[in-house]
Amino acid sequence: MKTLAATLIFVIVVFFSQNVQAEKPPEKGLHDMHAMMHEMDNGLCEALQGSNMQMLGQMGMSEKLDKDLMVRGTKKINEGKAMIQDVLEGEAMKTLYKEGGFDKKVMDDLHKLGEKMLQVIGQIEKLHEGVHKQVSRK
Ligand SMILES: [Cu+2]
Repeated sequence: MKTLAATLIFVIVVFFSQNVQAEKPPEKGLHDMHAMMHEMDNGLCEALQGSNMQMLGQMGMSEKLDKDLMVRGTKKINEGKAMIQDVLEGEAMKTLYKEGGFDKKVMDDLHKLGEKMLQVIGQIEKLHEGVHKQVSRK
């Protein structure tokens, strides 16, 4: 009887652990967060490139090129910022929360990192506030 009970319990445990694995592989959450972090990195790089372009344009060395640099630079900053915001609040994130299967500490760190990235972008936007006036003036 004991052997039968032990066998039954073993079978149930194996059955359920396989079921859990079939529903969501443990690597899925980590993979998704890794992909999100990659996108956030790209967003920050794009925004910083845009900031460089704005700065170059603000030097006022070449009228036509200056305006293009400032307009495109502003566009890149906005796109980079939107990319990070979309990762933090977008569909993929909502889906991951629904699916579960991710490390909460890593997720919290990912959000903290994203907020810091947005703060950096906020700073570079402040740094080049004058760009909008310069672009509309020319
Ligand atoms: Cu999240």
